[in-house]
Amino acid sequence: MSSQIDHLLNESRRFAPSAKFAADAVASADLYAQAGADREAFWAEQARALEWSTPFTQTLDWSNPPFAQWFADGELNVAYNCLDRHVEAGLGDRVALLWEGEPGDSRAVTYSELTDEVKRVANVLEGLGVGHGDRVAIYLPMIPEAIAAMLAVARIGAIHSVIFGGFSADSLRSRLDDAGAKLVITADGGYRKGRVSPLKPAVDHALGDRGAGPQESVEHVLVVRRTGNEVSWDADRDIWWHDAVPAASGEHVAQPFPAENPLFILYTSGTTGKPKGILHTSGGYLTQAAFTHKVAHDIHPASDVFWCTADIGWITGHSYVVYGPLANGTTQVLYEGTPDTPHPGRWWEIVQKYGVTILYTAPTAIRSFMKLGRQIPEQFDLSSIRLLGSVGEPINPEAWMWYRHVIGGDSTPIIDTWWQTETGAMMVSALPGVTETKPGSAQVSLPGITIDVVDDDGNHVGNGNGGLLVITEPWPSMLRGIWGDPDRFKETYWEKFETQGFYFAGDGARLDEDGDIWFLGRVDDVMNVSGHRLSTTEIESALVGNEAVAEAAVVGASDETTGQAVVAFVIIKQSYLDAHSPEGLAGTLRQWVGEQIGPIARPRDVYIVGELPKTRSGKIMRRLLRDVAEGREIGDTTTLADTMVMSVISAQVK
Ligand code: 6R9
Repeated sequence: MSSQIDHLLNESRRFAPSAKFAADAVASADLYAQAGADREAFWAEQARALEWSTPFTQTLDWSNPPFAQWFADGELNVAYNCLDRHVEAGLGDRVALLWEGEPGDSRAVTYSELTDEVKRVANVLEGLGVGHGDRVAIYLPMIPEAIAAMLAVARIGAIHSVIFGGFSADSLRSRLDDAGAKLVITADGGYRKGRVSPLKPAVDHALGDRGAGPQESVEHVLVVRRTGNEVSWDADRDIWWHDAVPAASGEHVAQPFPAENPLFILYTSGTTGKPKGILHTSGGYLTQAAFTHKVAHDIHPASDVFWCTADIGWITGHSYVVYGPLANGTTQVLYEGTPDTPHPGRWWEIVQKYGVTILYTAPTAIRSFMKLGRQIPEQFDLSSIRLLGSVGEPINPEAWMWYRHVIGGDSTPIIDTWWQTETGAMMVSALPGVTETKPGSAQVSLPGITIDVVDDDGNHVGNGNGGLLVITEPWPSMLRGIWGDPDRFKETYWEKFETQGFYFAGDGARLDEDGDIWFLGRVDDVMNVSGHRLSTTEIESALVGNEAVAEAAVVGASDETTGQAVVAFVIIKQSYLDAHSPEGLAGTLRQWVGEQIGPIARPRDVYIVGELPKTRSGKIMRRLLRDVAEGREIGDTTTLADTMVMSVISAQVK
């Protein structure tokens, strides 16, 4: 790190809002005061920024916790709020998407054009018999059609479930089955790292007969041609987007739906092997996505060029690529590919090309740019940037300072935003121009959000102490449940603090002397690799699904670049040990996990060991394995059934 940054770290650990930024900021301190005075009235006011076909008269119904209802007697159309209303307001020629493909092709899509496309897709969907409440899976690269597909599903009151394009056929299949999807929208492929990454073959594989018969709920597959690779075709089932969409009518009237109409299901890893289908609904979700996008990102829609680098397969892509920015009539960059293709300055070239003013990305990306060195971003003009955001995992102070210094030219505020798939939208973040910031702290809850840090019994820990993060009151964009599993919903989030009625987030946090929040990572068996949530159990099940593996334990070990990395300890069946080299087995298993779940789940290290550390009740002590994986001294081993086992394992991984 440069000595200049060292100096800043030592001299100044806090930044007051600059007067220049504050003068023109969207947010003001009044927001905290208003929310503090009457939280529900505050949210009702934010909801009224949307256009309602039937205005709501009730704000919150919390009579049946943990099942909240927000704005329940109101009706609106989510897609209308993101599209038609801007066109009707005379903003049809404003660019909605500045799209950049990885190979360098690009396209600007205006609000009028996107509205027209969404209307046509809505007609295609209805023509295929998809309607209110039906589930539509979306498995697409980062192309404008992906956004059009999501909005078209929303427009007809159906429910989308976006599945990250990096997930394997197996992961796709389990999600299609769980959601009971009727339609899949995919592409032949997308571009990643300079290559075609095929998608349609994974869909074909997921839908085919895999021993227990073909997948049953999916009736049609709508296919965007993106990469031109050859794909197999089922003429009764498959439809080309470019045949169906341009031929469909461009007239489509958006029907209003109740505020609590389901909008999407998004699968995320939990502490068990089976991913959870997090369910979000319409009015409350859109209210909080739009409000937080506007105030935390300080959106001036007529002049800003916003860029959230997240994939639409994650919640950040849902709330801050699709719903928040479009509800606010924002112009934004959408980039298909990877940050280092075809050269390591690609992102900064995009910032320069489009004059990006607000950049929202993940600490893992910042750390990998840090590793490459400041000489790369310094080749580009980044002076358009006026605000930086971070999301997905704790940002360490060094990365925070580098981000501000090298990317932000020492002048931009940084917002560190904490939230989850389950919370739907940001919950903790500074308000730029209003809140003082500190490198490494996510600061304070947003107006209208009530957060606390408590001990195991639910008591407030007080400043200077660590504990568990809880949300003490319902919020508009909260998850409404886990698809098809109300018991798991209650057990996972509400059982721990049932008496107090707190939502348990699964994150550890500390309050500093000023009462500001510092996140400490997950307190459960969920790992965070490059800002992606992965479950240890899910990867362990994939490993033991390989015929060579007798037992497996997976931990998230801290990693300089990715935050955490997947490290697996496996016991191999003797016959395989006899026939294969340990290096060969480790390589095979890394690849196997990649195929079973997706490349993001591929372990960084696979250690072949003779035994795993277990308690007398047979529980694997992952804490001890983490010590080994991080090269630390092994912690307390007294509860192990066999206290010798750790010294054997340590010797084996060296
Ligand atoms: C939005 C998103 C949620 C988990 C969450 C926490 C971690 C997210 C963070 C952060 C510290 C931040 N997390 N933002 N930790 N500081 N600013 O990432 O959703 O994929 O569901 O992950 O990510 O551990 O519980 P999701």
